[in-house]
Amino acid sequence: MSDELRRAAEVLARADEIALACHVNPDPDALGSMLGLSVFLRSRGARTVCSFGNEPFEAPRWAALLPGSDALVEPRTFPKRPTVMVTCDAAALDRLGMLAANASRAGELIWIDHHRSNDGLGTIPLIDPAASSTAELAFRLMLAIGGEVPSDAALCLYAGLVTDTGRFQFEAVRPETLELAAELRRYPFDHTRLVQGLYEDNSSAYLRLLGTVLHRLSREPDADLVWSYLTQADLAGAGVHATETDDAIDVVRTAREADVAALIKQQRDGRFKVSMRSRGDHDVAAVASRFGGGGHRLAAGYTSAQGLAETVRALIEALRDGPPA
Ligand SMILES: [Mn+2]
Repeated sequence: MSDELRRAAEVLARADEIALACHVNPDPDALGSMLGLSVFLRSRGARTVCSFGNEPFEAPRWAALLPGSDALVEPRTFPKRPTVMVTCDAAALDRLGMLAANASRAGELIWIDHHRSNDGLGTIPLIDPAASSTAELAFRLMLAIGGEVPSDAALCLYAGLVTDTGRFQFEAVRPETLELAAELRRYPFDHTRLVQGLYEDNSSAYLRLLGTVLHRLSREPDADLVWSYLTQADLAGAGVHATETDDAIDVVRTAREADVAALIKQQRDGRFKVSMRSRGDHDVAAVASRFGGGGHRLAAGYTSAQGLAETVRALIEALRDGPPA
């Protein structure tokens, strides 16, 4: 057990009140790790609050699948100076959005993350880039604290594990990852319903919008890239919320003609967010960091300061110039 893990376990084992946060626009790993830890800590008698720094504060649709969401509070009612605070899956302080200030004022700040670009935050950094998911680290922490893990907590962690490993297909999947999956499957939650809710819950309006994304697919053979885009006007016209399009990149990436897939989505503020996936020949985290973003070697992203055409041109250039991983 690492020294950080032991210290984090000691702090959480004796804390009466714990404030937990995860990154803005949470994915199931962020929300699942946070709610799973909250359920576990409450089962030991602690009081917890959970939040993420989005305004307006809207939980994604699939969040209803995760137990423990009664701990969720709006970021503005989150403790201003928490004695003990835990963050889940945030690669940088600004990923906490409006809760970054609360984290800066926390007495003890346990920072749980697995992003390679994270070089150590918090008073107790629990950061392991080799971990498949933050859920994996959260489970390690529960084992270090000891006691029974409630089934509801296991479900939350399983949601994070399944999604952050791409249903166990990404390169970060190690024997230990599958052992953890086996361990979590011993609990009596309905994993089929959970995964249906995570992966097979599209609206017809979204599927038609996905048709637009696929229709626009472009190939840039020089840059080993396929890409497409979505604007705010596309979303408004289709009546689709931006969070519904989170998995569209997973369809674009199946194009066999290129190593790198990118989906460029216009944000509410008009800027373009670039999500990239690599099949293995390119380090897209290195590409993203050239534009102020980050992520993992095979999955990374950034927000462009330029318009769509310039964003695409700069991306093509970066991929052409950059040495393959
Ligand atoms: Mn994660």
